[in-house]
Amino acid sequence: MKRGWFITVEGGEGAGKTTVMETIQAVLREARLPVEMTREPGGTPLGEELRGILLDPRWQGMHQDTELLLMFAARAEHVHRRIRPALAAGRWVVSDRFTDATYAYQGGGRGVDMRRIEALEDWTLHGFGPDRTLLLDLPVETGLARARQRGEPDRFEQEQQAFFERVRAAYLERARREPQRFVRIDAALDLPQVRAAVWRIVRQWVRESGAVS
Ligand code: Z5A
Repeated sequence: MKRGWFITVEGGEGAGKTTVMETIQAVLREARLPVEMTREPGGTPLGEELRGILLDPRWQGMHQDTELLLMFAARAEHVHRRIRPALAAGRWVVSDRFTDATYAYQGGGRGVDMRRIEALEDWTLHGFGPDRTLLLDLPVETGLARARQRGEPDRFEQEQQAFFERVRAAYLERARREPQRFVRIDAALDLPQVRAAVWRIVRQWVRESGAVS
């Protein structure tokens, strides 16, 4: 059986990941490909419990090592229990965030040494990673203004603008280093334009995968 593709969606606050996830799912369904939508942190019953802890503003003072280890604990569960079995069964898996978010938020945002993140990535994922990644990129102020229109901020949303500027810079640096995997989308454009760009890109990936002609 042909292995499915693993696609991830990344970006800062208010980038519009929710809309983009819906569009990707629609393209894959139109191509009659079996697809699982998931997210990080989370994606499994245990991972969702860890997500609750990670986003809870009560743990504002959580040590950055604790945060990093919890992210990878949730990810290990996600990859081994859900993502790899689904791909092996021929399904496509689309995740709202994955390891690039750890490099951006814990590495860029918090300033954790990137080599420590690489060591954990090697240890838990053994070289496993996304086939393709959409990076929704937009100026931090624009994203924060959108995000503020929602309800109570979670533990990450309470950070200052400088934190999110470092997150954005880390994402862009990763995209620059892996141009064959990343596609950057201008997420400051209006929603129909973003949707159209995503539609075009994902259709191209489906063709490239050989899943449909
Ligand atoms: N995190 C981490 O630190 N390390 C890790 O390894 C991982 C995660 C995996 C939870 O993630 C937090 O975990 C996250 C990083 C951290 N930090 N935060 N915050 P999350 O993905 O669940 O949280 P989020 O980034 O806040 O995602 P979100 O709430 O789902 O935001 P979004 O999907 O990017 O945005 P949206 O809800 O689709 O859109 C926001 C609003 O803007 C909404 O009203 C839209 O209608 C509007 N919008 C969206 N696009 C547009 C356009 N193009 N024009 C106009 N208006 C728009």
